[in-house]
Amino acid sequence: MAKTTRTAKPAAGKTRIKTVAGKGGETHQQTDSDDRALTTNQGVPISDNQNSLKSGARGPTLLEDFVLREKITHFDHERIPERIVHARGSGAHGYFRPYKDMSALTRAAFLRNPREKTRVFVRFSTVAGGAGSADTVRDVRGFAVKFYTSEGNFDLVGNNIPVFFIQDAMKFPDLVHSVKMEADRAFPQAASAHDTFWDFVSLVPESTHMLMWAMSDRGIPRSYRMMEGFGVHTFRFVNEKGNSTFVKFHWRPTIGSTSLIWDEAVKLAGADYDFHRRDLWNAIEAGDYPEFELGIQAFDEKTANKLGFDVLDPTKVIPEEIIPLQMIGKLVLDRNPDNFFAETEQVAFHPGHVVPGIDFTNDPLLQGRLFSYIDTQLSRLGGPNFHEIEINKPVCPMRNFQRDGLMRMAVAKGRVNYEPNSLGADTPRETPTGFASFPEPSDGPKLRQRPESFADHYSHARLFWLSMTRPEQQHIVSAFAFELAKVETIAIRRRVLGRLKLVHADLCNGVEAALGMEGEAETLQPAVAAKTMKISKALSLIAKAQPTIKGRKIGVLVTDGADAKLLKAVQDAAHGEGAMVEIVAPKIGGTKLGNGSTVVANHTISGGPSVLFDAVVLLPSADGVKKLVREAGAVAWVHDAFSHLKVIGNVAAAKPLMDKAGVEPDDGIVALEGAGGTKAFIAAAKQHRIWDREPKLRSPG
Ligand code: HDD
Repeated sequence: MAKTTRTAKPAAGKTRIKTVAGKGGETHQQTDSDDRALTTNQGVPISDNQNSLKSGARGPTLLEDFVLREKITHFDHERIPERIVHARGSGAHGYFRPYKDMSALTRAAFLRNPREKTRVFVRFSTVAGGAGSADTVRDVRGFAVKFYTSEGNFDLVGNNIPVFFIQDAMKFPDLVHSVKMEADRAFPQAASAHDTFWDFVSLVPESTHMLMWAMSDRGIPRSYRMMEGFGVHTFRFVNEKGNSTFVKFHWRPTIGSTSLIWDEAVKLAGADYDFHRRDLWNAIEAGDYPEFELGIQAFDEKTANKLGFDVLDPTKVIPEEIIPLQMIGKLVLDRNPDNFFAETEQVAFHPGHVVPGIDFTNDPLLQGRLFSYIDTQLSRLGGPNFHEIEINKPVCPMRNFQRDGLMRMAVAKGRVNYEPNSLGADTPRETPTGFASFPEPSDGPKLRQRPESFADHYSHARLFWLSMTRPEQQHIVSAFAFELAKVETIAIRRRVLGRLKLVHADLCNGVEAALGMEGEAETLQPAVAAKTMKISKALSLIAKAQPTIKGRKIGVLVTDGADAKLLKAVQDAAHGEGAMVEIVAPKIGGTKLGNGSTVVANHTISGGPSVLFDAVVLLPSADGVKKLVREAGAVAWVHDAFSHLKVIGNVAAAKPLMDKAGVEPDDGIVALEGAGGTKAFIAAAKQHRIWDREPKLRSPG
């Protein structure tokens, strides 16, 4: 590159001096190779990226400075409108592979060949909060998957909860307005615990079932890698012969589903705002790829008619005990995005993106969604050509006569931009094997009406309640009590209690007691009273939890003089089971272990509170513990681990710290020293939480 004369980066307050690139103490490093030259968007090489163009060193900036103007203008427009819901999200690339040929049920190409991988992009999200809100709030989580199939993109735009708050898309804007921060004051952010939300849902009884799920542990998942996903609506599979089968889609993480404890979720929102985003990113970077099995409940119309509820109603689940899940394939997330904005932010999902072999039903919520998603992309992504953005492009050929519009990238050739035509021999044509809607008969009066078969709002809520284990029921009671305690309007609290009474007396009594509002539930008349259904164990996370620590994180608290052999034993045992281990120490720079070796910490005690971990190990030396007992942060570290029901591996030297933190012996307090100590710790940690400890530490409320 030719020698250029430029203005050097000045030190603050110093006179700006002209100097030659590459010379002088204050010049900044500039590449001298052409292919790395910094350029404007027009490709013009930039010689100075530090100083705007001025009239005199201390003079005004000149309007002429096209380099400055281009840079600032682009910056000014860096943000696009955030999603009206699901604004906060994290994405990952991966692939999907079916277990077997599903052609008996569907002609979808990506479900036919078990040797063929289909690329996917997944975006997990919270619903209510803004793009910068905390990850661990109580909320529904979005679970949206884009399959780049050989026959076009298929988007399965689901949630981590299998039902929805409303039965008809007509109510969606009202629901979202009520849950978002209140219109006049702009708070609370990312929280349903406020008057407008509970006002709305208490007046809309169809929301009762979903409220049960949202107030359960499902509303505070431990990780995006450890939560289930659901397509929610009943969809159709359609095979080559044109036969239709109803399907419900389910995602199941292979490392099991587990949740946070509410107090942990609250503290995590301070300790690590990005807890779920970081967890997903780090797991993929570490090669610990999140995996989800795709399951379906497949059933015909005759079976649907015998269920006793309407499969078009998105507030109902089909218990797996009635129609079992069959696992049909696996999704593996093996690559983080290269650029958050280009991929995670610009990805545009749409339930209407289906491929031949997959079709809709008349679920009125789904039907409304089929309009909303494309429409929202028009304002979010600025025009009708968002399918040309790299992350949204199909991987199969895409040709049609749609033309022009804002941000058109493709250069369509020739004069023929219409069909039929006789002027373009090789222009696209309809194909008989293309997508054809299932010809479901439909002929009825035009009306605005909810079917009678949608009227039972309590049986499934009761089924959910009765299918929970004791700790899960306690958590639901606590969550309702927490949220209603934030509701200032007493009449709204009473109305919600009235709904809960229609679900189950125990639930209502529990929440009333926790609030200190015994007997205050409003008396409400259900359109259809709750029926007691057969309990579904599959609805409970705790009842079906598998003993594992795969994918979980263990925090080890060390001090100078800590037992190096024991540390290594814990690390080896944990890694052997697929868990991660992180070291927490008083100083980040290094801790000198008992054998003279140094271990570098991942966190200091204040920067790595025990809420970040699934299980903890206390490995101080006898000397080290003397300092820790005088540190409030260290005592809180241990106390939190105990009160969050974690398994605590420990050495005898840790006793003073545990005593000060109020740790009492139980199955989860495991001595590491002596034969089999590490093994016993891992076995205990596989339980994840010591549920028996909970009633001793907190009562609902
Ligand atoms: Fe929705 C985004 C899931 C009902 C309108 N929705 C959005 C996302 C997920 C869902 C996961 C985020 C996609 C992403 O990561 O970009 N939505 C659901 C589920 C529903 C549901 C499982 C019920 C079963 N949604 C629903 C209704 C409407 C919408 C009834 C409107 C009538 N949803 C939208 C939207 C969003 C959206 C406004 C915001 C951003 C976007 O679409 O791309 O159009």
